[in-house]
Amino acid sequence: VGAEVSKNGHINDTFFLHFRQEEGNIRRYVLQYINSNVFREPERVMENIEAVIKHLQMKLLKRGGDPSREAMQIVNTTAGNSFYRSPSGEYWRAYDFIEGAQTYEIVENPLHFYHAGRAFGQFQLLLSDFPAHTLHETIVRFHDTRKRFADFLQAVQADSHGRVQGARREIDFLLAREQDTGVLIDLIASGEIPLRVTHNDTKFNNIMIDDKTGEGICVLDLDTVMPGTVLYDYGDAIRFGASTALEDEPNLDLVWLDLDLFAAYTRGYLSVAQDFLVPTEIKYLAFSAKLLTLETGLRFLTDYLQGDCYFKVAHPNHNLVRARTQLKLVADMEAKMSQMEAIISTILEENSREDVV
Ligand code: GN1
Ligand code: MG
Repeated sequence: VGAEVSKNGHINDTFFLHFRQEEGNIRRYVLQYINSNVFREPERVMENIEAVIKHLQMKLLKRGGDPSREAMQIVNTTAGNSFYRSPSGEYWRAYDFIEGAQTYEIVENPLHFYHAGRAFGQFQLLLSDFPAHTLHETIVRFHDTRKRFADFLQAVQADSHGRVQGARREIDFLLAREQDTGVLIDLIASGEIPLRVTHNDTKFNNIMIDDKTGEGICVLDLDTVMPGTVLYDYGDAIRFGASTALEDEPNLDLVWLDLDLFAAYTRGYLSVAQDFLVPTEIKYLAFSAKLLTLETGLRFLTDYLQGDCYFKVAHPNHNLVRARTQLKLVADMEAKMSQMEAIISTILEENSREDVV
């Protein structure tokens, strides 16, 4: 009986469909068009998602949770598939809409962000015994920041859209930070940071916040669930949620890292994750926030230089504007690095004192 287009997401197209049921109630569904330019093998994406959801539901049932609200539910096609491939090769999928909860584009209430931290921690915990080797790599080397840097250099050299000149300052800012790009990748390669099943796209708008309790009830957008490091999830969540402004705020004076929001998420996340993190993971938490912000800035700027083929844009400078907010945040995080470290230490100490009591 009705439909809306979602404004959320830079990759897939999302619609909310309203159906009137026999009893007269309105039932909502989420319909998504999968961007197969980004996800080259949608079948594999859906295989991952089906397996991940099944695992989550099994674990939630075991601990007495409500799998219909705390995990996504795929609506199968009449043929019994988790997705529909149209004759022209378009991929579509549908999920139940979770009622009584919503997503936010910006953190309006620090408690929501605390709960998001808990929810993403829980998500990692619930998937800690998922057979990681069975997951497909839906986007190859997704968070390999060194590779992202190499792609960026190529885009600068090619200058295919004549945009290098107008982005000189941003390019120089990134060139000066090449050293940072290999840090986590190298720690994973050397085995100092364990590979775990991670979400890899932990934007605050990828979590449903319960209208009544403010808790993060369900993690959305499972397209990039793959082996990775928990630092990708933590860093990306801070990058997006602890910023004072939207990702495409043109006025950079409004963009900085809010340390209270940083603390709120960190407190929520560590209340769940402190028990399973190894010391090297803890050591790089603050750095990961900066690195994931740098990486996203690299990606936005690369896409801008290449003519906006990847992220959806609303105007020609959109990716440049997005890149600028990320670089502003990186600079602010560099200035606040010791404060971020101090907040993390304080929270860790508080938690271990509570454990003793
Ligand atoms: C994309 O699809 P969406 O909007 O949740 C992107 C993320 C970026 C994010 C930046 C598959 O996420 O990696 O961090 O935009 N997803 C993919 O806002 O590339
Ligand atoms: Mg998303």
